[in-house]
Amino acid sequence: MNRIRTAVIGTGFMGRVHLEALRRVENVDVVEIAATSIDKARAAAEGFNVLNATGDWMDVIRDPSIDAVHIATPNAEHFPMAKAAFEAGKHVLCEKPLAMSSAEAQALVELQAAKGLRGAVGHNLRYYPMVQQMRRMREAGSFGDILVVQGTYSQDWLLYDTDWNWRIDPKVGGPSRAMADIGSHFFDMAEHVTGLKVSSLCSDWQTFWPVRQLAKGSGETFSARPGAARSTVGMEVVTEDFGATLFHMTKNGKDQARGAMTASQVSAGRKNGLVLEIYGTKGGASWRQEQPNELWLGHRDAPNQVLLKDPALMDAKASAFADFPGGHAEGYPDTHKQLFRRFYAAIADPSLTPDYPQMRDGLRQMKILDAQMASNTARAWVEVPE
Ligand code: NAI
Ligand code: SOE
Repeated sequence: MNRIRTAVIGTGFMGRVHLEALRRVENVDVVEIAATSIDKARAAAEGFNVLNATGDWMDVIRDPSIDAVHIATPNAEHFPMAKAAFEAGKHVLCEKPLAMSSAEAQALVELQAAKGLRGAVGHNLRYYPMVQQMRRMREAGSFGDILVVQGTYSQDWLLYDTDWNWRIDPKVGGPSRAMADIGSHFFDMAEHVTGLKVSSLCSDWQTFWPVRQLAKGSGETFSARPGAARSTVGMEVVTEDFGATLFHMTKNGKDQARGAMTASQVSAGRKNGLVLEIYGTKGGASWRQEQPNELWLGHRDAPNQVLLKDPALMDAKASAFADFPGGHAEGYPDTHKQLFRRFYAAIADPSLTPDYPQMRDGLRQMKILDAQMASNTARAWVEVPE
């Protein structure tokens, strides 16, 4: 087997998740880690037994022996890093949101196509086994024609005005926060599972804390500790804490379903409360990230059911996403492994049709996000382009 040489840029929450998941992919060697300082990069490289470390991500780009790059840095860095990697002939796996704007995302889609390289975006959450089960049951017609799509992605880690993270700063995180950061996972999953496209929407956003207290020190994702005393400085906030979106969905351009979703980073008690519910003419299904190994099935004329993840009992195509027998839970880290495995299989075999969220899926989310921003500003319904 030809082994693929890859590098990871960023050693925060996601950098470490990528490094762990990459160890579970058979045909890949991580050969370099890039961080903001050589000391940080060396510490991660020692921990993950990676030979090379650098404090300058351009070292990765300049190394012709590196085939692929994982970009696990804050959003503003995605575009320059992905662009440089494609230009240097490297395959790219970039975290979501793909870029800071649709124009940047479009440029990446075009560059990838021109270079004939593989490109993936980190919408890993669609690869929970029971999300795939819902998708395959929908394809088999178990729910009939989908009428209603609803759900949320709710968190509480930015509830207090003393909570801070780079996602709050539009120069680093982009013009949207809750919707770009977590609402994008909901819409990616909703389109992937239903096979429908969001065609128009009406969105209403709220910034509950127009000023937040920035702690002098760390602001790493999910790093706040209750009650920790911190010295702070007041910072103006323009990105949204909460958004609610009504939407229409089409099938092959024909109007079909209605939907409603919320994205919140201020919902006390909800940690990563992603919920997707679909209801059709024959039945419904509901899945929750916080209980990912269960899929609720709703019936009008029979008792409802809860399916437990068990590859032996699942749809055959969905069970390809479940690597452990029934009773052994699979969770968040496994979704990354499933995505990476498919990405590297496609790099190893250029004849394979990509079977993972691609750059164009990242662009799709940017277009849905643009429409939501425009709708919230205009206080009106907005069309979402294809
Ligand atoms: P984080 O703040 O925990 O880590 C970001 C890391 O990037 C930090 O260690 C920082 O020092 C490093 N970094 C910044 N600029 C850099 C540069 N020029 N060179 C090298 N390293 C640099 O942030 P987190 O949560 O890891 O998020 C990173 C990205 O991953 C974001 O785009 C986020 O949206 C995405 N994400 C995706 C998730 C998923 O489930 N798909 C989950 C969490 C984050
Ligand atoms: C923070 O809101 C975050 O880490 C997001 O950036 C991820 O995409 C989500 O999966 C978990 O929460």
